[in-house]
Amino acid sequence: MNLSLFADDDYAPLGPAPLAPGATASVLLRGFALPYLDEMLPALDAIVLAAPLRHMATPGGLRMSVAMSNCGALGWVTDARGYRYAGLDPVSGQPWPPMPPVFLRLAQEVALAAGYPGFTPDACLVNRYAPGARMALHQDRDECDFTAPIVSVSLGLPATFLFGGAQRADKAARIALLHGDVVAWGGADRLRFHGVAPLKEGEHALLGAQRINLTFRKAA
Ligand code: MD6
Ligand code: FE
Repeated sequence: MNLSLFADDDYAPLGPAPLAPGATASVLLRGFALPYLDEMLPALDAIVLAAPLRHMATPGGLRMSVAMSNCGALGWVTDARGYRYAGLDPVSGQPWPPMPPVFLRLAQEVALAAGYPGFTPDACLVNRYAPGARMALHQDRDECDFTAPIVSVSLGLPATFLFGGAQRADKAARIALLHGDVVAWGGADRLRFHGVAPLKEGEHALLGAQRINLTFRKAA
């Protein structure tokens, strides 16, 4: 008889937990961002004031349902010319707002806790999902250095994160991401397909009828 309280692989106590079975280089940190939010939310307001959220177009000409902005030295953009990182906001012609120190601190604390010391993100993509918005399965492969992890912070309404495998057709795990949850992945999982299911209607006490996702990357 097995008397261990912790024998079940699916049991997720406090602290880092694998994002999905077999995804050993991916970590879910429930609520890790919560202590940072008093400082982060005003900084986020200032970012989207300077670089407003906008619906970009895919290279194929489709309007994305997720509205996006960036902060940091580089920002992720998409248009008819393709997906890439750019130092200037194409809407304003100005540099993206700098990455607030509290954003950098959170990303680095997460990376350390997830087993990726020395993470120095130069880009933070801000994604806003209104109810119905979704992100199709994709790989993050516009960065120069796949040895650096990606750190992803979820705020506001809950979402169902889809975490697949190395092939688009691989079955994806479904993980609920709640306000303050953080995901980090890299290493062998860095190029896994992933996405977000259509956001359900709802009202979040702090953020209203939306989900905000921040992803920190080392783009250059
Ligand atoms: C999102 N996230 O959660 C979309 N990519 O809104 C991503 O596409 C993503 O969360 C790479 C690493 C973490 C992510
Ligand atoms: Fe992604």
